This record gives sequence, structure tokens and C-alpha cells, in this order.
Amino acid sequence: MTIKPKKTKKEIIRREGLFYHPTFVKKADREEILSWLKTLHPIWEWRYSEHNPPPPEDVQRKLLRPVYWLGNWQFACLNYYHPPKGIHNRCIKAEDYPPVLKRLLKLIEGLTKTQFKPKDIPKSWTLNTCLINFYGTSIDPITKKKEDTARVGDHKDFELGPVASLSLGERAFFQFVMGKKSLTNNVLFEQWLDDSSLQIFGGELFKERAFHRVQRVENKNKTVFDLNLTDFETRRINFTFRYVPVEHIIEYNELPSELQSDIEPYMKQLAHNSKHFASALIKK
Ligand SMILES: O=C(O)CCC(=O)C(=O)O
Repeated sequence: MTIKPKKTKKEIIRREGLFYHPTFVKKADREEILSWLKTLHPIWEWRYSEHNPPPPEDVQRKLLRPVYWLGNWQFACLNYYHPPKGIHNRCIKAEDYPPVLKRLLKLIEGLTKTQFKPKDIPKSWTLNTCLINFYGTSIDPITKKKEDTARVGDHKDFELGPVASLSLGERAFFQFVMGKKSLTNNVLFEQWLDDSSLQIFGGELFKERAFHRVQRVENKNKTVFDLNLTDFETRRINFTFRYVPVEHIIEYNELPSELQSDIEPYMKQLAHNSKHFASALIKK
């Protein structure tokens, strides 16, 4: 059965395994996040690499959007963190959170502990990893043709425990779906994620069994964030905070050499604007 929220009303949602606050990020914090975002230089990653080529059912492809990671970087070509088996050589130490995110995270972690069942929160759980996704429109540098790539297909976040997500910018249409993509009417729950909202999901249904996806991002307000991204118009920024046990986070120089060589171009690109990545390369 599909459970649908009321159409456009901005309201707090509390269900087992799902919490949503439409106006969680206050104006001053939003501004602080946006000015800090201007110091970042997000990158475009490829899904595969020389030592991790595409499997038969896939092809080499650029991700649909630029990204930045904090806490640890899960490079796409290292296949992301995927317990129980895919836990080694996937999470590379990255920069820490800025003060504004540290402050918000304290609140979010506290809120999660009040809204989620203890059985759904692993021991030592802390939201120590963050993926920042930049959603928008790519512009071909030569033809200037625009392509809207503001969506994410069905997937699960495999990190253990609840995941928290902050959204800035245009609204995103977000769905939790059950089972195979071909099934019709497989939507478990759908909602709009508003500017400045917080969504937390976890537990057996929303996190372990359901897939989630972003079907589209509105362009009602014609938002274009001023960021260090060329040939891309960002209209939504999403932060997903997750938990990776510290023992699974390694330094770049601890990676096997063939994997170091696969991610070296990204490390060098990041090092242009980040002391953290510059020094990780020197330690090599
Ligand atoms: O942009 C969003 O709201 C969701 C992002 C997401 O699904 C992910 O980072 O895994």
C-alpha cells in the first residue's frame, strides 16, 4: 500500500524509521553553510577506473553530478562502502566538517536518538561521513546545450544505522520504493524535500528494505547557487550524513598502489584547493 503525505503542506513527519522537519536549518545557519560552500571545489568522478573496470552490464560513465565528501571520501571507482563485505579500501580520510555543520550534527544525532529505536542505532554510531551532492543542469562548454541531470536512481545507502539528509535550494521529489524498478505501484512513501529541510531515515523498512530515489528537482525559483563549478548550474544541494566505523577509514597512502593510482587524478585535483588532500599526497 502506498502511504502518501498531504500534497504541499510543510509539516513535520514522524513515522517509525522516518523523520522529516521542513524548516530545520535556520536562516543564519543556511547563510553560513552557503558561504562555506563557496570555499569548496567539487569534482566530477567517473564510476569506474583502470583497476576497477565496468562489469558486463555497465559502461564507463561520469556521475550525473559533481560531489564533495567530508569525513571520508568514498570514491565511486572504489565502489563505495558496502558492508558486510565491501568495507576495505573504500573510505579515504577527508576533511572535517565546518563549525556550522558540527553544530547542526549535534542536534541531528540527539534528535535521531529520540526518534529512532535503540535497535536501529548501531553501537558507536555517529554521523562521521557526509556526501554533498550538487543537483542541476550541465552546460556543454562548446555547444552551450543544457542538460538537466537533477535526479538519482533507485539505490540504498549501505552504511549502518540512520542516515540524515539536509537539503538547500529547489524542492526535490523523493520516493522510497520497494523491489524491482519494473514493478508498477512500488512506491512506499513519497514527499517533497524542501529548502532547509532535514530528513532522517533508518530501520528495517525505510533503510534496509526500501530503495530511495530523487525523481526530479523543481526549478520554480530559478535558483542558481554561486559556487566553484564551471559549466554547471546548481539549483539544489543535498548533504547526506552517514556512519562509517573509524577502523574502515584509511589514509590515501594505506591503499594498495593500483588503487592509489586510480584515484590519484582526483586527489591531485582536490589538492589544488585543499591542504588536507595536498598533505595526503605528500605522505605518499
Ligand atoms: O538528494 C537527496 O535527497 C538524496 C541523495 C541520496 O540518495 C544519496 O546521497 O544517497
